[in-house]
Amino acid sequence: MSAKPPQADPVQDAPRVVPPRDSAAGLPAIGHALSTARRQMGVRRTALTLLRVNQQDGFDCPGCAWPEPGRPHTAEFCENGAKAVAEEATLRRVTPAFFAAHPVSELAARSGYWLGQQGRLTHPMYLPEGADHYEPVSWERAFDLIAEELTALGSPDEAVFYTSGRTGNEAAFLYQLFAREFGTNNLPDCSNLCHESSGRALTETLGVGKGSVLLEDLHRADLIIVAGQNPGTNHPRMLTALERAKARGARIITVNPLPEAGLARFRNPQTPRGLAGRGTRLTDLFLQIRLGGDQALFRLLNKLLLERAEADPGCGAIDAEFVREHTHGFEEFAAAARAADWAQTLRATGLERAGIEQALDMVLASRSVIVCWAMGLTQHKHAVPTIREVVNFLLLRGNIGRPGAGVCPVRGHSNVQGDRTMGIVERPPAALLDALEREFGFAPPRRPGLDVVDSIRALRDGRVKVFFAMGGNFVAASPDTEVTERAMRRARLTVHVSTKLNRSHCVTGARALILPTLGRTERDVQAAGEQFVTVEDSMGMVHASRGRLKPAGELLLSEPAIVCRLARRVLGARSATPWAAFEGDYRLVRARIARVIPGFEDFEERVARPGGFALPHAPRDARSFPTATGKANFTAAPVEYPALPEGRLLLQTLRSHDQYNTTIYGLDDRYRGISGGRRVVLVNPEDARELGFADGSYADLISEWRDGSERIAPGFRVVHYPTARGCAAAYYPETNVLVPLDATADTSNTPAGKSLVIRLTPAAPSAG
Ligand SMILES: Nc1nc2c(c(=O)[nH]1)N[C@H]1C(S)=C(S)[C@@H](COP(=O)(O)OP(=O)(O)OC[C@H]3O[C@@H](n4cnc5c(=O)[nH]c(N)nc54)[C@H](O)[C@@H]3O)O[C@H]1N2
Ligand SMILES: Nc1nc2c(c(=O)[nH]1)N[C@H]1C(S)=C(S)[C@@H](COP(=O)(O)OP(=O)(O)OC[C@H]3O[C@@H](n4cnc5c(=O)[nH]c(N)nc54)[C@H](O)[C@@H]3O)O[C@H]1N2
Ligand SMILES: [Mo]
Repeated sequence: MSAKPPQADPVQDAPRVVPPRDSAAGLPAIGHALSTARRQMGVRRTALTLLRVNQQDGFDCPGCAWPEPGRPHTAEFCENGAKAVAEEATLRRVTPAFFAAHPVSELAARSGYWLGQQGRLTHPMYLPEGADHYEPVSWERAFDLIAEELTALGSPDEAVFYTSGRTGNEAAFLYQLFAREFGTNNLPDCSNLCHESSGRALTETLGVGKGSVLLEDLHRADLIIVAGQNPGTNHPRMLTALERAKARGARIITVNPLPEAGLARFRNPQTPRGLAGRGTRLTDLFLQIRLGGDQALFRLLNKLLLERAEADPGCGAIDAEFVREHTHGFEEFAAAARAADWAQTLRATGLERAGIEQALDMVLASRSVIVCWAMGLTQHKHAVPTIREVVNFLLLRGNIGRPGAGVCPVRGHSNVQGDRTMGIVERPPAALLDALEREFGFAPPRRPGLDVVDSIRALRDGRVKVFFAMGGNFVAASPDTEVTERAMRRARLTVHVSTKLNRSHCVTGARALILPTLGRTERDVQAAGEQFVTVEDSMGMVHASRGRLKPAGELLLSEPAIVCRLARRVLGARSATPWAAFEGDYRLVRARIARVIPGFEDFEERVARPGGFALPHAPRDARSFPTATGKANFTAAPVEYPALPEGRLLLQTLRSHDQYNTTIYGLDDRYRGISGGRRVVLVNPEDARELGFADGSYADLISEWRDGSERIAPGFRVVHYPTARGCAAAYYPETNVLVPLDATADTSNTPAGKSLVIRLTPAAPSAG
């Protein structure tokens, strides 16, 4: 079996289009997963690896953060999980010979797809100032170089330490400890680009910035509302949970501008009916909402619930006892909700009155309701008040802290939630710093640090000179590509701890380092023997992950080892922390986590149990709300929704079925009927006709920002697609050039890449 990467690039982007599917998974999903896996790993390794995903003695799937159903359990098959594993367990290698053959100037002209397809990084590599080739470097010299740049800084705040959410708990805990002993809270992470809006809204209203449901709750809910999420592609195993809920009589409302195939019908590849039959219909009511209309929708539903309760206090439209006992701010909220009006809501949402009334009836008929959401709610200017309105909606009927009910922000990266729990946060709570100070005997910095967007501003303005990334692909994932790339090039030193080659290795500071690391699938042997790491899923379950494959190269170090060696070299005698011992035995790290992070008491013992353990969640466990008021807070923000000027469209930037964030697996988006190319823009046929764009014509996308600036992404094939009126969609990261750095969500500062005002201009096809 060939493990050769494709040679051609730029890949000719020639999208072909057929009508979108109306169901997800089934037999084709297995076929697609296996053929990707075989291309990357060969037959034997494919079998060995895929059997180990999410097993009790195996590794945690590096795909999404959806929880595993009770373990031990046979592998729950998931096409995109298999692709994520294959991407990491590939037999292709990027060696020093590769870098000798390909100068950085050439790599910078390659597509992200091509870069990722070259294989696993095997050697620490160094790009000296003024050079055009990375050269191999010893680990020792690499740490010397970093120490040299870090010690030369005028202040520790001139360095930033980014994290992407695949990093396990042990490495994350060590990394934040190192950054703080070094003297900064500059710990931006991919959460800043992702669920930060959820964290903000939930902390303010419920006191805990995480979801309040467990998998069992989904199984027993009466009504599940899935708003702004595409689980068929991004959390495929969630479809199994939705199917189970339906089998027990639950109903599902989908709120989305796009009719996503996975939510329409699911053909479970685990069951004969799913493989051969038509599968299960999931969505009972589809509300095809306009981009950014969700706050208005939930506000109106809240008004209608209040009206029902007022007309007939005994009818149970609201849970008056819960509201009285457990909440704060009801009167102010109720006044704002009563002011909601139909005309404004229909304008904001683009929905029909009948659909909203039907949704209301379904809510009234349901005792236990869960709302699930992802990037469709978090990446808007008014994302935080939108999610707070969802909380208002759940609080009204007491849908927090009882079985089958609650908030379910569905997380992205497999350990993004755990990294936050471990203290990767640029605005740390005082309690965390106090605990670190007590445990490690140093004075942690108390100044707030920089998030992602503020890090880019600081790099742009020369206030940050060293950029260090624990995973991820910062320049491609961040907004305003040109601004971000210029900012990165101003750094003195950029360092990436990575498994695979990506764009961030090609757009560097004056000097750059690539530090190759072990992936989830690989065996991690240290002084005390074979190690495992731990992760936390989207529902606050913590469990072990143990890789079994031989590492991709002999020189790879684990993430914890890299942090420990870096800390020893940079901090030297300044630090009393036993870094060398931590590197040799992760149990010692877990013992410290147990003493510093609440909920991790007896960590080592509890994580050894099958399935791990659930972290405490006061609102879920005891209807106790650790907020400023000591109650769950109703809030009352003005209703906002994006304005749509004449002749313009609202663009959302989203994922295809064949990518993992900036990692492109292939050029197809099967469920949406697109293949062979990624430069497509999905536009409602009536809008397209009004704007004069036939299906198959080409357009440049031009985003318009409030300061009068414009940004252009050239050469997109126009696809007539059944999206909501006035709305368009195109893939990220290609469209990140269109997202202004200043276009962020209020208070969470998350780039608002789901409602950009754009216009189309006629264009020729581009080569990609
Ligand atoms: N295979 C795969 N899995 C992944 C990822 C991946 O790239 N590939 N990424 C991971 C990560 S980090 C994350 S954060 C998650 C992302 O998971 P998702 O949030 O599902 O990802 P997106 O593709 O951004 O999809 C956004 C969805 O919200 C809808 N939407 C957009 N705007 C609005 C709106 O204003 N209102 C409503 N109601 N809906 C809207 C879109 O039509 C789309 O269905 O997935 C994780 N899992
Ligand atoms: N326009 C627009 N922009 C977006 C989004 C959007 O919807 N629209 N979504 C945002 C979201 S939700 C997110 S989470 C971010 C994602 O931002 P990031 O997390 O920064 O990006 P990824 O593409 O997931 O990172 C992929 C790289 O991680 C490295 N990697 C993979 N596994 C490992 C590992 O185990 N260890 C280490 N050290 N490295 C590893 C590989 O080198 C790979 O190239 O993008 C955001 N950007
Ligand atoms: Mo994410």
